[in-house]
Amino acid sequence: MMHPSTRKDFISLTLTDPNCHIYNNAKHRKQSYWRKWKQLSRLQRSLILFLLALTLVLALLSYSHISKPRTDFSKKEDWLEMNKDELKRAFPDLNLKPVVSPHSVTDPKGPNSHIFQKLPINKKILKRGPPNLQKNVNVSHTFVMGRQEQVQDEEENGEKQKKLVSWRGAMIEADQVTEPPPSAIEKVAAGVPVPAIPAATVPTTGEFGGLDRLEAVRDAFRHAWKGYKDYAWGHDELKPISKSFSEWFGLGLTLIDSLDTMWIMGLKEEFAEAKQWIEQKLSFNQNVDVNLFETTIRILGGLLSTYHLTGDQLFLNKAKDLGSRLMPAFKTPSKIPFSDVNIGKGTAHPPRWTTDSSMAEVTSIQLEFRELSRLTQDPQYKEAVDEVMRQVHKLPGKHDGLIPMFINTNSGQFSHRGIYTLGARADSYYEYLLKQWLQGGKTEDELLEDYIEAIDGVKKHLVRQTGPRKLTFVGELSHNRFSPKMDHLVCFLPGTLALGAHNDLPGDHMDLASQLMETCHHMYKQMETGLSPEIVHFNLHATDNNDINVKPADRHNLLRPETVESLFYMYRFTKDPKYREWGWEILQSFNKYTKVSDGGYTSINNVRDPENLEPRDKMESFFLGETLKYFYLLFSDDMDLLSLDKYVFNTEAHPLPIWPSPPK
Ligand code: DMJ
Repeated sequence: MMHPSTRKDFISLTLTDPNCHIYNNAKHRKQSYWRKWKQLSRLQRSLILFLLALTLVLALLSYSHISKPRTDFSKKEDWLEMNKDELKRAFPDLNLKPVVSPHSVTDPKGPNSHIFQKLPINKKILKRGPPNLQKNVNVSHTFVMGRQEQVQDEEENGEKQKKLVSWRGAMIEADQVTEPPPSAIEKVAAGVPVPAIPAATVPTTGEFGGLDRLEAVRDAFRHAWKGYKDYAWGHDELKPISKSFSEWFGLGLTLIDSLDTMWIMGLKEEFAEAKQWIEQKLSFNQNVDVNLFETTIRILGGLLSTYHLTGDQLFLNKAKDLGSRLMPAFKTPSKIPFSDVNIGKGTAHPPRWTTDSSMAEVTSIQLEFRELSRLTQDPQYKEAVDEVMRQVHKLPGKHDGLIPMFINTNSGQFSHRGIYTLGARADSYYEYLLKQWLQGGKTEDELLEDYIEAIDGVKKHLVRQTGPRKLTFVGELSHNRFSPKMDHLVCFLPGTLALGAHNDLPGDHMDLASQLMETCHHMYKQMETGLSPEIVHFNLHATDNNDINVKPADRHNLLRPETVESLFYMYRFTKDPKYREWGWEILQSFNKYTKVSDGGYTSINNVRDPENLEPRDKMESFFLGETLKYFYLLFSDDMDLLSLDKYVFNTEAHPLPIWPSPPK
């Protein structure tokens, strides 16, 4: 039992002169502290002083870190914010507090500060242009509202919405670093109306202005290129509405992603100008963090394929330089690469909130690194990426060949198991199993085994049919519960299945390919604009007429290629003209709803309302690198143009040769 007299403060008070003022008591205390300090040994005193100094230095350091303007506003932080719901699903235990600190959002000096200006919610802007674009349009949330307002707006709508959902497209939205001319945001903030997409310049039905379809694709490319050249030359991406640009890595992403498309289309002048920029301006010796996967598929892949098409050593030299700068990513305890590399400093790191990498990212860089080794006779690239595949092949935790979405770079084990998808974060793992096997001359049996097993797993766990029209689709499995959700990204699968069937894999792969192709076509056809949304939910019940439902947050279209890609494969292998017709309809819809009159094409936020498209003011590099290339190949009668028996296309549509002799 505690006795009051043992309390120190009680004792000290009773021993004090009752007439004495409380300050005197404090003075006594100070004196006694001083006495105690003097009684300490010199060593003890030095130790205490050292600890105090250390604390002070640490406090100062952390203060300056917090208050420093964020010059590297992390894409991944923004990605986390944007994909909060998806992440919650993937990591049920994760505490998803906003990572973006108020400092970084509001700091007026930060390079991205314009993105986060506080603007009124649901701000309306009077748009000009053709009838479908003349309405008062809700300005795209992506470039008008700051993050906090966005959340508020979405909650007001009573919808649990994703933040721009998309994985490899939209995540980069908030990282835009726009320089003059003024962006849409700046104009909106200044009260200047931002023009909507001005009139589309092509007919919407029937013949394409008397031109044949190949010429129509070339026209589309020239138009996209014009916008890039006029307003974004040498930068990563065009912002066609605000006639400006955005940077992701600062490496001329669109220009490099487009090189082989121009070569294939015979656009010589455009190609020559781009080559000159690469010769004179492109340097990888930059202190910049790049995403290993995106840089590999878009830039390394683009340089390697252009080298093959042209035979020009410039492109191989650049590819070598970049490849060697990406290698630090593989220096992890498990040899499973980190997601990010600083190509100037030679350092690599995972995202800030985790030591995981996504499965698609670590298993879809192999075609490019293996080819780099073959061309340079330097085995280090191939060894690094083959090691990843070896580990994944042996790894416990697959579900009948289906893989979880993440892998830990320390332990080399799958993490956050329980969700199986053919969409974001897993998609190109399946694609590259087959394509590596083809690239290596069909000699690497483990790759084929994993591919066949995975497709069996897809059929067993993920394939279903809709109630109304019996459309076949690939859903997702989340902790043993089936979800009828399908990303547009999954529309790569019909093409990959057809490629496998063409190479003597089971015939029912081709049946599934045809059925899924039909479904991907419906994802366009059933929308009011004729353009697919980013994500759909299929209806399993026969009672309803609708096969496809689209949530408000999933209505965007980023000019993605996957359906056109699959149409190209399906046409090459079957020659069924319906695939060309379907592709032609899609091209016309792109021209009608996403073409910007002064140059470029823009992603849109709303494929369900032709009167209210909500342009996102962004042309993704893959629109030129992939989408337009696959349109061109779909409409070309020259079956030897990049024969599928001689080339494998990487996941960014850059063709790489099938090796003449098996790997050693
Ligand atoms: C491209 O970068 C690649 O096709 C990737 O595999 C998926 N995402 C985009 C296109 O949608």
